[in-house]
Amino acid sequence: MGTISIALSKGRILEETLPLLARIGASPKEDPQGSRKLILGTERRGLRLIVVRASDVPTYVGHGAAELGIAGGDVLAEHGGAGLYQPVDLGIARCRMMVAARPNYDYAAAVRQGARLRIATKYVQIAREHFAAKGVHVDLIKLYGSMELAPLLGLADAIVDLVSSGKTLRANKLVPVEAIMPVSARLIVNQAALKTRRAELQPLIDAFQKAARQGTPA
Ligand code: PRT
Ligand code: MG
Repeated sequence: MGTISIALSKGRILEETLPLLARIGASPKEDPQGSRKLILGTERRGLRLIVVRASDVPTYVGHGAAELGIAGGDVLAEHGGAGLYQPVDLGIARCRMMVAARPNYDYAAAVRQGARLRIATKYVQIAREHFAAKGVHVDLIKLYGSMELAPLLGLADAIVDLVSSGKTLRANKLVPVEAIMPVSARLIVNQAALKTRRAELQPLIDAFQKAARQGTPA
C-alpha cells in the first residue's frame, strides 16, 4: 500500500473540505492555512494533501501525480476532464456561473437582434459552449481576473464569472443577466490509478461520498 495524494487548492476549497476530511479521519496534521508547506500529512495513514493552484488540480490528477483531487465544476469544465473520473459531487464551494452586464445594457435585446457580443472572461471554454448552444456570436476576451472592470471600461459588453453572494457584482454596479450553470466542488480520480489501485482508492471515494451526504452548512 503506497501513499495516496489528494490535490486541492488552498482558498475556499480547502476551507470547505476540512469538515469532510475530519469526517473521514483525514484532518491535516498541521494548520494548513498557517503552514507554507505544499505537502501536508493527514491523520489517515498513507494519505496526504498536495496544495496547488485551483486550476492546476485537474492537471496533477489527470497525469497521475496525485491519485485524487478536489476541484470546482468550473475548473473541470475548462480543463475538459481528460484522464479523470468525477465520482462524487461534494456539494461544497457552491456558486453559479453567470453572465453579467451593466444595468443599462439590454442583453436580451442584443441577443434577440443577433448582435455580436464582446464577452470578457477567465472561463473561455464554458463561455464558448454556452453562447454556441444559444446560437449567439461572441468575441471572447480572455482575462485572468477582475473581470468586473471590463464592461465598466468598455472592453466588453458582458462578462462570464462565478457569483456566490452577488456582492462583487453589486459593488461594481453590474447585474446578472443569465445563469449558465450551478457550480460545486467534486472529488476527482485518476482513471488509471482507479484501475490499478482500486482496493486503496474505492474505500476513500466511498468515505468522501458518505461524508458529503452528511451535508455541509449552507
Ligand atoms: O488558486 P487560485 O487563485 O487559482 O484559485 P483560488 O485561490 O480562488 O482557489 P479556491 O481554493 O479559493 O477555489 C476556487 C473555487 O471555488 C472555484 O474554482 C469555484 O469552484 C469555487 N468558488 C465558489 C468560487 C466562488 N464561489 C466565488 N465566488 N470561486 C471564485 N469566486 C469569486 C468570483 O470569481 C468573483 O470574483 O468570488 C467573486 C464573487 O463572489 P461574490 O460572493 O461577491 O458573489
Ligand atoms: Mg487564490
